Amino acid sequence: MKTNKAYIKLTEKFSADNYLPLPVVLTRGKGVWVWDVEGKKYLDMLSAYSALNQGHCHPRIVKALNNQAKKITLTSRAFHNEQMGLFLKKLCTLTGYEKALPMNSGAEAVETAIKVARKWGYYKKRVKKNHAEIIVCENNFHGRTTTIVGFSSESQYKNGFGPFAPGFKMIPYNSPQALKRTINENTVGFLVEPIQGEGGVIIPDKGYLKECYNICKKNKVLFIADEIQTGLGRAGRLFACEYENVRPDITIIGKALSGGFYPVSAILCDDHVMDVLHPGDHGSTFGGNPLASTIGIAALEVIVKEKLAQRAYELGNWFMKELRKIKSPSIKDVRGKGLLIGVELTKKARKYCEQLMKQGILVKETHEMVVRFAPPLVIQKRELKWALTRIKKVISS
Ligand code: IF1
Repeated sequence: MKTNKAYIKLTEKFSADNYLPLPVVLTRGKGVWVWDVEGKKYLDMLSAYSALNQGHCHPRIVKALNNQAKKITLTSRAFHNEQMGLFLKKLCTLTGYEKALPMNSGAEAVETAIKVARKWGYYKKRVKKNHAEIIVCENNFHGRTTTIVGFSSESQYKNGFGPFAPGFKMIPYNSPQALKRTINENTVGFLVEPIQGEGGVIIPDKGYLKECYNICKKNKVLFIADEIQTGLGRAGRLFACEYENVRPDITIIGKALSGGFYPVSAILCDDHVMDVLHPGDHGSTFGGNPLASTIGIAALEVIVKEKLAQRAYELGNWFMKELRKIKSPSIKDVRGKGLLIGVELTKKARKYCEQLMKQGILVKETHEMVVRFAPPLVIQKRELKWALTRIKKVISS
């Protein structure tokens, strides 16, 4: 069994039919490059939706993982482990928050933020029991749990999965007025992506986040930023909210927090928010385990030492400028921040992704008409140039 086809056939026999991957079976990755089972090499321009900001198999993280895996991997939170404190200290020092709560998947961290915001609402804002409301945005993507898909505006994410949890109100993205109108005495939080990733790399107007933050402050509402995709360097800053000098009451991170090794997520906030949680209120078997913690420490070290945010900023600006130079009737828009870039096409993007794959570039469409370019942040300019030649060829053909 050696061909991509054979592995795909095997997988399809036993796997649920909940994805439609490009027909390539990857077996190895190093930095920005990956290889399929037939030995063909590709440039990874998806980076597992930003989980691989540090690139595939970063040696520093491999080393941390190997060392820790030999020592102890899991203690559960019933006991302390020596790595978690070190990890959380590193995380808080780097981000300027007083507290961090580690979880695993991004969706779990979003759920954690929802729980903390609600409890904060009942205990600190004195919202009437079971009346807490969280405001979310149209076109959002925050994960796949039943609570989270319940406040999605995408029918496919919800259809067949109800009934859903109450307590969420939806407003248009990019409208501070709508936020102002919708806030009432029961509102405990406003949950927002600084850039909507899955939504098609949608960048709100300048000042939007700041204005929403100020509205939240005025009304005693927690401003909760989902930086799972945009954070940790991807958008050209450590957090995308930094572009507007917004420091959210709760910041949610995941993906690149482990550099793609392992699901590691967290919420960040100050003590006056986190202190609503008491022993037994929340938890997770794997959250904060020593293996995850050492991986997290190494992943953060790489982000800082290799100046990934700055690289994303500079290379992203350059790459976007080059993409805008491509003259083609198929391109409707090129937008992005840092190395989170969307190219909106006039035709369905899937065919382009398939063509790019043939040229040795792996990308994935989002929202049918948008190709998202989000390579590992360790990418070199010459590698982006290599990609540009092929992108030009595919888009012009
Ligand atoms: C899939 C999308 C991206 C996220 C934001 C929370 C989560 C995500 C802003 C949940 C996750 C992932 C999920 C993954 C594909 C990917 C994705 F296309 F589906 F929407 F990135 F754009 N908040 N996004 O982007 O984190 O629980 O998955 O760790 O296939 O569902 P998770």
